[in-house]
Amino acid sequence: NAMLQWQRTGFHFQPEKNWMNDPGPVYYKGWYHLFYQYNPDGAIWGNKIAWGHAASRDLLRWRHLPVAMSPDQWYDINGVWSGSATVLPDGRIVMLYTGSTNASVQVQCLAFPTDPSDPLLINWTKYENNPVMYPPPGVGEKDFRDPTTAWFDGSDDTWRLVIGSKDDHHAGMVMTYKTKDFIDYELVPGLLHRVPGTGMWECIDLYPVEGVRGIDMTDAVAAVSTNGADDVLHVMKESSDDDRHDYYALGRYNAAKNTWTPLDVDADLGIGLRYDWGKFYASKTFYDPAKKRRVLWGWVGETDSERADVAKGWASLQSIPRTVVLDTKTGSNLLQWPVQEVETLRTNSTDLGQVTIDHGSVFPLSLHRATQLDIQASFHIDSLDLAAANEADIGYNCSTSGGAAGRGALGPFGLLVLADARHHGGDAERTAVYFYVSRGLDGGLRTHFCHDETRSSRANDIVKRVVGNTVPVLNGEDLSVRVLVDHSIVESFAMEGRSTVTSRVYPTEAIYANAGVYLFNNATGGRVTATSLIIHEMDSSYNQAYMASM
Ligand code: DQQ
Repeated sequence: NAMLQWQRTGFHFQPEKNWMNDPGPVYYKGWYHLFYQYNPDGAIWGNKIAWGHAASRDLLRWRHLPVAMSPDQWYDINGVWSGSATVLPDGRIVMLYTGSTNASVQVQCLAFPTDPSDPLLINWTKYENNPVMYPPPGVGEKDFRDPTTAWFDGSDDTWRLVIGSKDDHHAGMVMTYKTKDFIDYELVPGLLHRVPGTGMWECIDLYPVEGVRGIDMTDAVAAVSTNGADDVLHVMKESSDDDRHDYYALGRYNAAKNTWTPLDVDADLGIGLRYDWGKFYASKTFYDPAKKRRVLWGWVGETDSERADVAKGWASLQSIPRTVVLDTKTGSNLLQWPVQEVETLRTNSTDLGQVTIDHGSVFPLSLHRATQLDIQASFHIDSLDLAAANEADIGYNCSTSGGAAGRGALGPFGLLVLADARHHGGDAERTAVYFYVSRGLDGGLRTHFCHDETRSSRANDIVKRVVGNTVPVLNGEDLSVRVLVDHSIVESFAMEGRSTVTSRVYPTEAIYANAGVYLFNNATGGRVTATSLIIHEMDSSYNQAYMASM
């Protein structure tokens, strides 16, 4: 069926077929590896989850490799679940993962590459005396999973790693373990962090951020203990099983005291910032020593029906790999940005210059092909009109304020993508990517960045929402957004990546040559100028003669 076929992406990672969930990235001997939760038997999650595997030189063009580990031992027979790689100083790699045992107990297991000289890491050997960690006393046997990458702590010459859980008061929590050899582990007394009411914390990630350069966790811990420098911030991230969102917070990590303290207790982990306001879960970063950067991958699931997934034979994508740095301008959030390699896929670029969009108008953009795009847009609101944002907008909320159809003094305005190129009226298919400026209770302006999925498809077996949140905008900054469009995914990075929103969309008519892009301004008054607008058509990473280049 051509419509289902069209949903496969051109430059986002997906296996050739079947179900995928959580990513597990690592860099080894010149190759970026992506391990991922995989069901070899079909397009739905099941109790026989294995580790799928692919490798790439550039994070875009992938070589699909055999399943790395399957559930074939008593300690992982119900699933080889998520885990993390650690690269030791001598270059060896150790893998820790969660096994779901024959009694569905969650235990941590160890594995090694069978042939460490193989840069493709094709074969894996499970440690003969697995498992290496059981749920400690007081921790539920089904609440103990997803070990992080380990880091070395020179103060007592141990490797440390953390594992998420919840306690019997429904608080999310993080436990620290230490080990000298990855075989014997000791639970470090106390909890690294805990937030009441947030439920099970899956797929914890903990990593340092400083300026634009990435930094390895081991190096950061060493720097802090030699300089006593307490200026390296550590991001902690958890995936809340309760609401299926990835939350992060900036904080300070103290290895000696085994504490991580958020900078802002009101935006603590699980209640404050999210990596992405759309569909994005169970994400994980890795440190890329080749380009000295930290790269984030996130699992982008489907929002269509299981029936549709079975019909198309696959389910889920991975997000575009994103570079993560601290936003030094605000000091209070991260910046996420597509890795620079993505720009190598840009082909036809159209610079539309300045376009002014009057209130209540829609402006079609003429493109050859609008199913794979990288759009960069900046918008400026006439300063006189800023005075127009009035109290009526107080309490604006992307999810509940009427989406792209709800009109206010200073919004919504932005782009319609995967929009029916033949007409834009009434019920034509489109996904709105937009800003909305409102006034907060304190009188100051608030900028919201949202995706409206409610008109994205005529199909009715799909979850369609309006998603997004406020995004920081500093004095004098235009409102900017970069939007990646790739068949069934729209992935947006607002204000240089201060906020991101990812949507899965399933148009039935706005496909192939009927897919278009429009600018729109649905505000009740005033004008918005797109001060710059560049649209790149994107090559498919899969169509390129990759095998030949190895
Ligand atoms: N997925 C894995 C678990 C993890 C969850 C199982 C998060 O290890 O907690 O497929 O999506």
